[in-house]
Amino acid sequence: MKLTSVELVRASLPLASPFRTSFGTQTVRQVLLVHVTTPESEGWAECVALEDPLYSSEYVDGAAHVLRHHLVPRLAAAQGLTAARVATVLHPVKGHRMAKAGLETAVLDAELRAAGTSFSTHLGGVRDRVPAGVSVGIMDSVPQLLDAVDGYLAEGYVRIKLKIEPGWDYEPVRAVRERFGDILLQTDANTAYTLKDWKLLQRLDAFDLLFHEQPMDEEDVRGHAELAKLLATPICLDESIVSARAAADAIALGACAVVNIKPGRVGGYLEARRIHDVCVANGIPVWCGGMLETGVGRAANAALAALPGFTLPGDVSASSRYYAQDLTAPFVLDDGHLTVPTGPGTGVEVLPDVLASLATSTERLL
Ligand code: SMG
Ligand code: MG
Repeated sequence: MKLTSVELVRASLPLASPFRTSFGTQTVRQVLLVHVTTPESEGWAECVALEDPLYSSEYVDGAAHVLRHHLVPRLAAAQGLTAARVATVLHPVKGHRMAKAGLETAVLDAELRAAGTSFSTHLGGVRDRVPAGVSVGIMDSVPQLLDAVDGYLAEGYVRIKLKIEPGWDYEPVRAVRERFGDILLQTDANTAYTLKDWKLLQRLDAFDLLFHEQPMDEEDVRGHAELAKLLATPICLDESIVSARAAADAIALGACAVVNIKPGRVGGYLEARRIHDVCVANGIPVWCGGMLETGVGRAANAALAALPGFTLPGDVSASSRYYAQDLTAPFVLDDGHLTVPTGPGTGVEVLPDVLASLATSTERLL
């Protein structure tokens, strides 16, 4: 395959409602799209880096910079390019997995569109629809949280994830469990606790949670193994799992019983599939995380979530949970599920008029 152009398109999408986590509040998503063309087809992908380096070290301006100065030039110079070779070509550049994932996914989309194959088929999907969970942010009050959860359950979401932090944990979790009974419920702390907080987290064992997601620092894998011994509630890792190797190590250490797979965090869908395979081989359930993606990223995530080891509902929610106007035809909830696209590549099209109205810049790199 030969790349004939690579473009970065930036767009600014207001979120349907503010989304507060332990590291800050998102009100607008600064989207970075990677658009490639080849003589046969074109490909689109969404780089999931957030505006600020607060979820992980990557951020959207940094991702654009490394794509412009390091990643795209290497790919442009490569001979005999295929999507499967992208990671090898980019390997000399350390880190920057979200930026690498954006580029690899755009190339994979172009390749699959040319071949007439869907992401789901290519990755090994076994389902035509995937169960949708929803991630619920930190709120100003418990009544406000209960209203939000009530609304999501009424829409049909099959699992609720509550963002927690010290001071917003026991009471909100207790209130949601008491009010809504036997729902699938889990937490996500985005690294807001330390091992010293173990007693506080142990109190949450009373609420029969599916797991706690990433309670402690990204690099504190051994700490998570210690915490796991102290809690009845399983630990799921998100930020710590940056590769299949990291997943294998965390599992061997006993640091997690569940893994959140986000393709952006791990360098792309091909590495995401390897993590899935490592987890399946170790009997570890996985689920697909989310980074407030538009339909561009959501389509590929839905395909990944169709793999057999994805036995827990993902943060793969309907477009309306995020945006009044998505960049693609909206993903809608059908009986608590999203339909996995079946068309070539991601199976969705960027709506040109919508993108034109929301785009803030377009930069041609090749
Ligand atoms: O896409 O539904 C979504 C967001 C899910 O909570 C979510 N993502 O740590 O898992 C996580 C966070 C990271 C992004 S928060 C802005
Ligand atoms: Mg998380």
